[in-house]
Amino acid sequence: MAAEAGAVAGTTATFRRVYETLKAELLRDSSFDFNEDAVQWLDSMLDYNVLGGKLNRGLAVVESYKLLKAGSEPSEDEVFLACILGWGIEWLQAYFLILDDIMDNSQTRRGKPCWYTLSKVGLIAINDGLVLRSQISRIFKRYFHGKTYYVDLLDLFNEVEFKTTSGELLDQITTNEGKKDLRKYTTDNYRRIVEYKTAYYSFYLPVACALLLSGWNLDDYVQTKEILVEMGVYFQIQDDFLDCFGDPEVMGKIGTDIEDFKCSWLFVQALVRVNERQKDILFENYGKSDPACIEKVKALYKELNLEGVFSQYEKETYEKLTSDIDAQPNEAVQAVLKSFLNKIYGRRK
Ligand code: DMA
Ligand code: MG
Ligand code: MG
Repeated sequence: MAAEAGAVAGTTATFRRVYETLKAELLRDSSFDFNEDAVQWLDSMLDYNVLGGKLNRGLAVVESYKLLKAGSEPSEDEVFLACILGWGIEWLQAYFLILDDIMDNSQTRRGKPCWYTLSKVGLIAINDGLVLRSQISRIFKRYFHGKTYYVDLLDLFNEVEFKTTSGELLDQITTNEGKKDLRKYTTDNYRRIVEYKTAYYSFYLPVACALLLSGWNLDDYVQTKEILVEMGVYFQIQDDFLDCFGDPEVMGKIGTDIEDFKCSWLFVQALVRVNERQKDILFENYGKSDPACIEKVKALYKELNLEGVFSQYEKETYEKLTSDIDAQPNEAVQAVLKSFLNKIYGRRK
């Protein structure tokens, strides 16, 4: 166990060093003549937005890649490339989060004020999001141009970005519809939103990166993808649960789903369980920023024992995913999937 913890710490340290390399290269990208102010802006924008998270998605590329190698130690160069792909996902995540926080009117992220709320930033944050996205292409061109999997890699990121932004679109417009009619928040709509906005980039993408780097064909891993998408849905359900019932200190963000009228898993579960009296309370108080209204919604969630419903869901999902993973033919892939599942099962942040 101590050796394992040491290995994880080692991977994290290597991973962080690669960030410094990438940042330094981007700041002196020869395709643009950045002045000193621009260099400073980019420097602090990157540190503020790309760092400070759990780095789960990025590190997962490196860990998955090592597991796929099944026993043979990857070379330093190979680990370096895995780290680059991992940072590609962290950059993507930073880009999504900056824009998501603007749209969701969130105030805190990773224990700090959201980037757009800083007085010097404001809506410049929109362009910063786009800058982050274009930097991914710069990084990949530098390190992967000419590799056999270069086109597949670009396709993969484009495809996942398409799915994620489509999911965000659904999330945003469903919220608008929900403001007019909360009955629009059905289990089907919920499932579609979270599958697209979260699961592909958070779960499928890290493993797909590791598979490509290992020289494997993504078309041969359709079932693996399905399992990862299911895990991603489970992860977002946890996110929705923690938005209301988690500890903001532990999570580094304060939930806004109730006041933001979100099509949250908790709301969807409440809607299928309420009686007429409870439904009136729910509809009257949902989507209001008045703390008394938020409290009434939370009290109703408690009355409906949504904490118990969540625990039961979590347990059943864990069992189902475990048996699906055990049915996977490739043992290295099984190990990758198990390591993902064990990281998120019962998480509080
Ligand atoms: C975030 O969904 C999705 C993306 C693609 C960033 P969310 O708004 O539910 O997440 P958070 O609670 O982290 O703002
Ligand atoms: Mg959000
Ligand atoms: Mg959102």
